[in-house]
Amino acid sequence: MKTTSPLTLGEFIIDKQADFQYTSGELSRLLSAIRLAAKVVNQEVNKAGLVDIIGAMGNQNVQGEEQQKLDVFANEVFIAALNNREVVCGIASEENEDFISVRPGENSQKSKYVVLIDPLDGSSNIDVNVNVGTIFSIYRRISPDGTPVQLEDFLQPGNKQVAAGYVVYGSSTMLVYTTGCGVNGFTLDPALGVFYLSHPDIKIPFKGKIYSINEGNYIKFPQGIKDYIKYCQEEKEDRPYTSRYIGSLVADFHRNMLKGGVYLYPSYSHAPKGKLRLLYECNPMAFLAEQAGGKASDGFTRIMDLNPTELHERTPFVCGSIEMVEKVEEFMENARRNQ
Ligand code: P6P
Repeated sequence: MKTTSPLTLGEFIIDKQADFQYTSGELSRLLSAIRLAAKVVNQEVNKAGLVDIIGAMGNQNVQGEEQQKLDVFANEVFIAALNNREVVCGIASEENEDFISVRPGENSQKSKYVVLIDPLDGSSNIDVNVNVGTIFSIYRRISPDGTPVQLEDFLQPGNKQVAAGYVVYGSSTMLVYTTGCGVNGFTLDPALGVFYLSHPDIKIPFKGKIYSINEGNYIKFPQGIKDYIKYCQEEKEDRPYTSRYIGSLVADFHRNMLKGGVYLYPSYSHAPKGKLRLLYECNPMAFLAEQAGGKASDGFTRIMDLNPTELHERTPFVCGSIEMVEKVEEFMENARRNQ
């Protein structure tokens, strides 16, 4: 019986290159750089419990959060992989206050892409062996090719994204991405160091049973969110809901993508814009969700239509199955009307 081995990520990237008009192969090389970095980070995440890489370095990142060694390591790996391949002209990272202009004056400045990245999301879970992830977002620069990259190249609305994806480092490590032609998932064979196409054309179910939110913040939530949570908890035939919250966006999002569900990180009294970052967490996840037939908003407005003004700005985030996101929006609108 003839068995064909599943497509590798490298083969898939090349095959799909044809989806892009006038492509120079630059995006393919960019995605390959991310693929390489993901493998290197996976190695360290998977042995984090074995070597003394756990624990804070005593530094704090721009978010004022305790910087875990793996955070720093992952950031350096992705930046190096993108730098060395001369595939981007600029990089913005959760771990860096300002954007990085990649080797100004050299070939990189001719590259037409910029990348925004959360190198290790959910890093507070590293010490307890819960899934963590990398999230990335890719845009075409808007400043003239060959000139130093500008802040405006990064402050673009999510609807201008060229590609987006995440890596979830867990029981198995997966890379899931879109270039605007659907969403595909690849599982790493650690023995061979190869990502194989394992989840072709992912579609998020129109409705689901899982809502993911940190209910510890319940009393601080806006009324519309409180009303939605109570709606889910009512003992009624049409309320099959259950709560699942891992505390790692990539892990919660990935489960909801495959099974259906809604992830919510709303604004609350201590965080009027919520906690998640628009540019390198919410926009890429929104692009993936929409490409998989889901939806993403801030409770009122489509995430990918928000116009960013700052590199590290936050936004309230509701993302997942269309029917569930729209139910949240309904409660938010009703609460706004009744204010
Ligand atoms: P909380 C991790 O720090 C993160 O950015 C997301 O990955 C995760 O969903 C969220 O924050 C958890 O935040 O406030 O519920 O602990």
